[in-house]
Amino acid sequence: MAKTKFTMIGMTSSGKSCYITAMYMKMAVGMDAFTLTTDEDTRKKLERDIRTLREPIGVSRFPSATQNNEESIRKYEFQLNKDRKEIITFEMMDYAGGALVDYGAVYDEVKQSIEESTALYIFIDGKSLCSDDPEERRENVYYDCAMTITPLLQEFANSHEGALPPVVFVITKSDLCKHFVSDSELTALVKELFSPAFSDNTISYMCAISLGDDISEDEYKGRFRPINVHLPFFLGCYHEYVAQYQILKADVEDSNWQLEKEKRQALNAAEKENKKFFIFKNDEFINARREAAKTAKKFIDENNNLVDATKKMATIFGKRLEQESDSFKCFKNGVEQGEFRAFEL
Ligand SMILES: Nc1nc2c(ncn2[C@@H]2O[C@H](COP(=O)(O)OP(=O)(O)O)[C@@H](O)[C@H]2O)c(=O)[nH]1
Ligand SMILES: [Mg+2]
Repeated sequence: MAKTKFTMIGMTSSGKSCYITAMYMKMAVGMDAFTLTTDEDTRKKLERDIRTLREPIGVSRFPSATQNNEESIRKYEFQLNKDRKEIITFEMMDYAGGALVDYGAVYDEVKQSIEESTALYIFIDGKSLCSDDPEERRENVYYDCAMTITPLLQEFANSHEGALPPVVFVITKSDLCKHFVSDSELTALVKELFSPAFSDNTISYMCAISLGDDISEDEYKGRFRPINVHLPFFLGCYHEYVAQYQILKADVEDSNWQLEKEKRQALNAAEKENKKFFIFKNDEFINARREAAKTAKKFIDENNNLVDATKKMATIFGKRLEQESDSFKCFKNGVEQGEFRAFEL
């Protein structure tokens, strides 16, 4: 199946590396019969990081900060499998958040990755929201994140006739910030500071995640128990399948139309030949035409199966997200939806 990209956009320390680790942890063993696999070296690294995250040893449990240099880009290639079959391969790039402000080579790579992405994840550092003063909360998100990221969104939209891929706002460290900010304040803040993602013809989401509700307790000796980390990923997969379905359906309609025509012509030719008086009849020709019709039919069936399989995947992800709709917010054209509803396909 096609390779796709999900891009995380986030400043230093916003929680990107921890997110990849926790998401892998949750998905590796399986969820709804989905499992996530990766190459052996990456798996070893992630497993090591997960073990360390589980240790109640204070802040040294977290993966060390990603250095900002050209070698610092780490491309994770994951395969999502269902029922023991690989269904989708996707790439997620981790990099030092500092790259977004120095406009160097890594910055160019991030921009390129954004170009090729099915979904964008904007990481908002929950720590920015940990202040008793609402004005300060707003300023923190503004300077720590929006000031750099919103222009990137706008630039992307400008070069794509106003279009943006679905954007998922990932609010990290919800264990910390939930004590400071309400749902409604957060929604208003994100809508104000990232307005391109809430304009006409956009779909966006907001999801608060955490490595554990009490992970920071007793100087970060609390339990590692990730919350909601699969949701941004499932949203990306859902949109990937919806997009694939829409493209495939259009392609298949064209191609099947042509194949149906070929099939009809082949059968007609065979039929016509078959009506001839037997001494003039060319059996080889008839068989060849009937074979051609069979082949066309086989291609039509294969096309239809592919469309059905893609639709089935979109439906599975859509249903799962509908069930968990309480745990994230969905916006269409900037308007908050009461709940997530999968598209009618
Ligand atoms: N309380 C809390 N702290 C977190 C959480 N996730 C990350 N952190 C902290 O944020 C720091 C930066 O996270 P990291 O994933 O390295 O950020 P990155 O620079 O965007 O990759 C970590 O070292 C942790 O101290 C979380 O869910 N809860
Ligand atoms: Mg990092």
